[in-house]
Amino acid sequence: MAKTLTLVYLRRGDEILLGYKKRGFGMGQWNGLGGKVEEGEEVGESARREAREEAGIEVGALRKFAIIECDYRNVEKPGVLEIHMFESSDFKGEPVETEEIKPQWFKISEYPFDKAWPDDRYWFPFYIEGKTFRGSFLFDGYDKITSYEIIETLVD
Ligand code: 8OG
Repeated sequence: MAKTLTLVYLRRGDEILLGYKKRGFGMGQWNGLGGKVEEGEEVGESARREAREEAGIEVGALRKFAIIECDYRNVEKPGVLEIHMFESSDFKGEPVETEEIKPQWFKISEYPFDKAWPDDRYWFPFYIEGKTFRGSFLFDGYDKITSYEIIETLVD
């Protein structure tokens, strides 16, 4: 069974909030806020909890725009992660740096693809075009994608 995770992208006009991961999985890369969904936790609630824990932000309404599956092969612990992706412009507070994350607003046109998970450059254009979609990415190690598919569809 795939593990369920979240990512939430906060928006402020033509800017997007990313967090620089200071430790753990994905360390040294920029990503949305998020993490593992805990047992018994609703996915949206989990995304809000992660935004609070990682950057001290209270998030209100969320819009889910995608679910992606990342299948990691040739790594120490192979397996599939199912990541539910949300955006929100409804939040309170300024992001603060925590032990795990250094938050920063980026212009949409300056998304740091070269310092982010490699799938981002494939799915981000779909998001920017306002599409909702499902994606699947087959990894060889954590840095290389050997195949992928993105299908525009409703997600919930
Ligand atoms: O709890 P933790 O910070 O370890 O959760 C990992 C976060 O990183 C979670 O928000 C989901 C996200 N993430 C992965 N793998 C990938 C990936 O391949 N691409 C992207 N864009 N995000 C990922 O765990």
